[in-house]
Amino acid sequence: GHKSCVLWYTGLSGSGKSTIANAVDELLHKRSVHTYVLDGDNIRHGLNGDLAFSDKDRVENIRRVGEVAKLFVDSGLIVTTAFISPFRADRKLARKLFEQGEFVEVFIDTPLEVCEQRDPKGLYKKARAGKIPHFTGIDSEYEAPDGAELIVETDGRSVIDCAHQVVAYLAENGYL
Ligand code: GGZ
Repeated sequence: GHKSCVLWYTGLSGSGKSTIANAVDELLHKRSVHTYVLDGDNIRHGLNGDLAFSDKDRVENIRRVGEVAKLFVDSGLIVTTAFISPFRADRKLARKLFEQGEFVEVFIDTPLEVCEQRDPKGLYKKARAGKIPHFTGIDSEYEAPDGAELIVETDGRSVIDCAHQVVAYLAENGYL
């Protein structure tokens, strides 16, 4: 068995949230753990299709993600959320929805310079050119966590190495 929780990933665009989250998910599946991943693909296109990237819309995005994650945790899964979730106050509100130990904040700590260097979708380039307003790290704030359960530094490390760090945390803290 396992103890259900939410792995709440936070970090810049291009930091590696989704990639690492999916690698962790695969490792958990191999251990027969039931999981679900909430990310932009299944949330921002559907439930949150009415929201864009103003501060107000991001706040609402994260509020709804928190509520949905809570439903999944109540159903007994280990839930992953992979959103920038740039504002500390909103992550704090999400945390408050959960019982002690159910909310595991995972800071994917990749410096802006590295994210911008990676630029997998060319979004930083567009943002620098003024073609994407309010881009996180460029002209919209990212507030790094101060009390994250886990800090994953990705620069110079492999995805699988980072994923093992997350799984090790879960094993050492009684989730697995
Ligand atoms: C940041 C943006 C923006 C702006 C579109 N700012 O690298 P990606 O493409 O795949 O991840 C980013 C994603 C961020 O959505 P989230 O729901 O995670 O953001 S938040 O938690 O702040 O609500 C990026 C793309 O959407 N994207 N415009 N202006 N990222």
